[in-house]
Amino acid sequence: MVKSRMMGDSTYKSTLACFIKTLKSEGPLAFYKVLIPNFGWLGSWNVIMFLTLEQAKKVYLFKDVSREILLLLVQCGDVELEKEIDEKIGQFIARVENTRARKLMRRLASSKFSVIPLFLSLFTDMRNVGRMGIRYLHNLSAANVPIELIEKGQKRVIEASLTLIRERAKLKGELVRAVGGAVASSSLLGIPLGHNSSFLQGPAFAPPHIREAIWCGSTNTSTEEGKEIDDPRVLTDVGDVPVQEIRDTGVDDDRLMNTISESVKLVMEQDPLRPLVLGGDHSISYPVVRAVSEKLGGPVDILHLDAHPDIYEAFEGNKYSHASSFARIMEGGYARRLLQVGIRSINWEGREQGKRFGVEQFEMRTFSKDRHFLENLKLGEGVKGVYISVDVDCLDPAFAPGVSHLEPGGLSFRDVLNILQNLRGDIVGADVVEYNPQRDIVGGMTAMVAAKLVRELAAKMSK
Ligand SMILES: [Mn+2]
Repeated sequence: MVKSRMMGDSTYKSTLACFIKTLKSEGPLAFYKVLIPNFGWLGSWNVIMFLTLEQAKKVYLFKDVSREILLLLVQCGDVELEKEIDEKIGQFIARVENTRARKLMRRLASSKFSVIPLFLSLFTDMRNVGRMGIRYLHNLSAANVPIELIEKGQKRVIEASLTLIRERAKLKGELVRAVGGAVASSSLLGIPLGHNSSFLQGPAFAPPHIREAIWCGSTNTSTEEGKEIDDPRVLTDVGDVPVQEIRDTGVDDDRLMNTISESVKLVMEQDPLRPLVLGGDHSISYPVVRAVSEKLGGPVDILHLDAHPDIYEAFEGNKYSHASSFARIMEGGYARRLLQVGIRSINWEGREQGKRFGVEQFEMRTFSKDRHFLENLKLGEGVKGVYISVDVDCLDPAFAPGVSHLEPGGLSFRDVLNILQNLRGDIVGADVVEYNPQRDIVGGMTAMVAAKLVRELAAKMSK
């Protein structure tokens, strides 16, 4: 009865054209309201459409992450389902904090039509509402297919994904052990996940770009202190967790996060490999740190470089948001100390949550005073080691424009290297997150920045 589809960038244009044609040929259009001012390649439209449920028969879901455009169309015709949707809309409205969206939703809810909004974004205020709607629709469409059928398929896909990580990690572990002499060795694990971002989803495409830049022939394989990244005792690679493929089977974020954690543990099982994770948005740090801490059997100290504290209790109703990962980490007890460095976009909640969890927040406005301390850190003693999480936006946009959240007044690249290179501690895991290739307009410049962070982290971790 209900059908949902997701479209990638390449098929988007033709699918939408076909879709509009179908609607026209299917008789009277059920649109309550249609606004078509600005929309990407069609010549910049903003579109909001509303459809009465009486005339609705199917669900179509289109998504173009590269342009942050969401299109959501529900057709149904089932009275029970309509009721359920009305109820969900009610709950939905309650959660929407955006005034403009709330006003609009209220007006709709009080109208005589039972309506589901269709959002084509670029219309910033509606984007979050569209996302929530899409999440709901995912659940809704899944509910109409035999549950066993879906679950069996999901299990097979997750198992296959884990098998590939397991076998690659095993091979790389064997290789490093055969070469001999390594106590700790970094191994790349890509997590191409972008849907928990509150703004742009480009970080989902980051890992291959970072890898390309790591091995770019424009520079040699030596790290600054003289380790060679083509030495497997310094750096190996176990590939990516196939995040989009797993999500495509309808797996929810609880299971996706568990799969990420399991993947990290598979890397750690292969002594002396240690996970060096390529994000992805910052939501991935939660399942990664959780895995590291669980596998090692205790909390770690975390050095977190970021413009943002990412410690909201939940953001836009999403507990897995990239703005909430450190709230999950702290409440889970996976970290003893959390040092946040580079902070310059923080509100009252960020500070309150910081106090609540005993976070050591080092804001940019006092960096010149804190510099000496931060460039001489000693962490991880008495716990299981140190985890380093680098959000590329810790850097000033002058150094790294290819990020979703451009926040002036940040660290220089050398500031970051000084902090990392002088850090004393046993690095048990690390991530580099939030590089957004879709914002990297200066010839892959930020990819090189992310890659150098990875290279220097690899040098730091391996011994
Ligand atoms: Mn950030």
